[in-house]
Amino acid sequence: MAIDYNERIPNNVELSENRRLQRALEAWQPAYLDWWKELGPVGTLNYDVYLRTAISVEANGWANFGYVRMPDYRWGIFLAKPVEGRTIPFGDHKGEPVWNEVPGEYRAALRRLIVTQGDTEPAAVEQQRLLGQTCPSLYDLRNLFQLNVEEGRHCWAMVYLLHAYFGRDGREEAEAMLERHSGDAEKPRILGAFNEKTADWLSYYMFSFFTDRDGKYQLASLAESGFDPLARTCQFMLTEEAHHMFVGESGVMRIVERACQLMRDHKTDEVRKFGGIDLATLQKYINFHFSVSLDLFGQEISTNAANYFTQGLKGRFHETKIEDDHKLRDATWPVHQLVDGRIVPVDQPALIAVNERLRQDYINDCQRGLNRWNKVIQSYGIDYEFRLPHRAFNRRIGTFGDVNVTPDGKVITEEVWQRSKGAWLPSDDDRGFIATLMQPVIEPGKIAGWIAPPPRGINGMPFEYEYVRFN
Ligand code: BYC
Ligand code: FE
Ligand code: FE
Repeated sequence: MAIDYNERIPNNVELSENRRLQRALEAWQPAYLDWWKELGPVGTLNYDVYLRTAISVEANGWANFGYVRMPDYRWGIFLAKPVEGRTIPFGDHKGEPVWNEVPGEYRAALRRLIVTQGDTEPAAVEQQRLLGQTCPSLYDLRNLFQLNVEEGRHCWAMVYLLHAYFGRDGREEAEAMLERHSGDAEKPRILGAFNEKTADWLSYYMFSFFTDRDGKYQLASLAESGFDPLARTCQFMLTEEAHHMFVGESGVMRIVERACQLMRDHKTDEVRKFGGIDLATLQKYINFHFSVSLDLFGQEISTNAANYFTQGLKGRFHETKIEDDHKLRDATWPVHQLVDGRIVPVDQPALIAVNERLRQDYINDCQRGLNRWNKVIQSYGIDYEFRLPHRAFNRRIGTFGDVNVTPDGKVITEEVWQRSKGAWLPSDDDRGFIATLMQPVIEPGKIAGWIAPPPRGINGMPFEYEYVRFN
C-alpha cells in the first residue's frame, strides 16, 4: 500500500495498471492545476511552505515534513487499506460482502453523494483564497496552506471515484467540480455554507471548527458505506480532517486566551480598544457558524437519507459501534419539531431521522469543544460562558427554515427577529471591526495582537520557525 511518488499522479491504487483511468485522470490534472492557480490561495506560486505530505496510509505515513512550493504539491489518490472480508454493516444488505463496483440500481444516489462531498472541498479553498494576505503569523499561514492543499486532495479523492466508477457522466461531474464556484451567482457551490464568505481569520477558525466538523461527521458516515472504495477513501480523508478541526479549535482558543489576558490586564470586558476580540463578539460568530453548519446535515425528516441507509450507501456515525439491528425497522428517534408554536422533540421513525441523529452527534461534539474554550475563560476567573444556540436558530434548511427562533429556542415574529438579530449574529459593525484587525504579520516569531501564540509549533519546531519562505 505504499504511495508511489514517481508517478505523475501519486497513488496507492495501482493507477499505472489501468491505462484508461490513468489517462482520464491525467487529462483532468491540468484543469485542476489551472483552477488552483486561478482560485487557490492568491499570490502563493513562489512560496515554499513547511508542509506535511502523506507517504503511506499507515499511521506513521504522516511523519513526512518538508518545504514544498505549493503548486508543486503532489496531490494524489490514497485509499485506506481494504479490510479483508468486510461486509456491509447496515441496511437491507447488511452482512453481504461489500461492493467493489457500483451497484447499478444505486448508481444515481451514490454519484449524488460523491458529487456533493466533492463539491465542498474546492469550495473551501475558494472561500479561503484571500486569507494568506492577512495572516496573524507564519505558523498560522502555514496551517492555512496545509488545510488548503488537503482540501484540494479531498477533491481529488472524489474525482478519482467519479472517474474510476462512473464512466462518462463521472468524467462530466469531475469537470463540473471545477466549474461551480463559491458564491458564484450563476454556478454556485451545492451547499449553502460553501457559498458564504470566509472574509477574515476569525471566520476561518470558526469555519474550521464548525464546518470542517460537518466534514468529519459526513465522512465518517460515508466511511461506513457498502461501496468499499468510497468507504476506504473517506477513512483516509478522516485522518486529515482531525488536523483541520485542531486548527479551528486551537485558533479560537488562542483568540479567547488573548481576550482574557486583555480583560485581566485592563480590568474591562471591552477589549476592542486594546486590539482584542471581545467574548460577546466571539459568541456571535459561534452562533453564525454553528447554525450555518447545522444546515449541512439536511432535512430533519429525509426520505433521501432513509434510502441511503436502507441501500447501504451512507451509514450512521460509528455505525459498527452502535448496538441495534442496523436496519432501523422499528426504532424511533426524537426529532425537534414545531408544535403549537413551541419546539419540542417528537419521536419519529429512526430511519427517516438519520440526518437528525448525525446532527445530534455533531452538536454533542461541538459542545465538547465549547467546554474546552470555556475552561480557558474560567481559568482567568472570568464569569462568562459560551453557549451553542438552539438547533432551530438561524436555519435555512429543514423544519426550521422558515421560522424565526431566538438562540434560546423561542419562536418569535419576523419583526422581533429583524430588531434583535444584530445582537445574535455578527453585524456589519462587528465584521468591520474584525476587518481592522486583519493586518499581516509575516516576521518569524511575531504574532498579531488579537491572538495568543500557540503553545507549540509544527512537528516539534518552535513557533519562531520560518514556516513559510517567500521567494
Ligand atoms: N444546502 O433529504 P435532504 C466537508 C436539499 S463538509 C442546500 O436532507 P439530502 C468540508 C437537498 O439537496 C461535508 N440544499 O437532502 C468541510 C434536497 O434537494 P432536492 C460535505 C440542501 O441530499 C469544510 C432537499 O434539500 N459532505 O467535507 O438527502 C471544508 C432534501 O433534503 C441542503 C456531505 O454533505 C443544504 N445544506 O441530504 C471542506 C455528504 N441540505 O433533492 C470540506 C454528502 C439539503 O429536493 N451529502 N438540501 O432538490 C449528503 O449526505 C446529503 O446530500 C446532505 C443532504 C446530508 C447534505
Ligand atoms: Fe475536506
Ligand atoms: Fe477539512
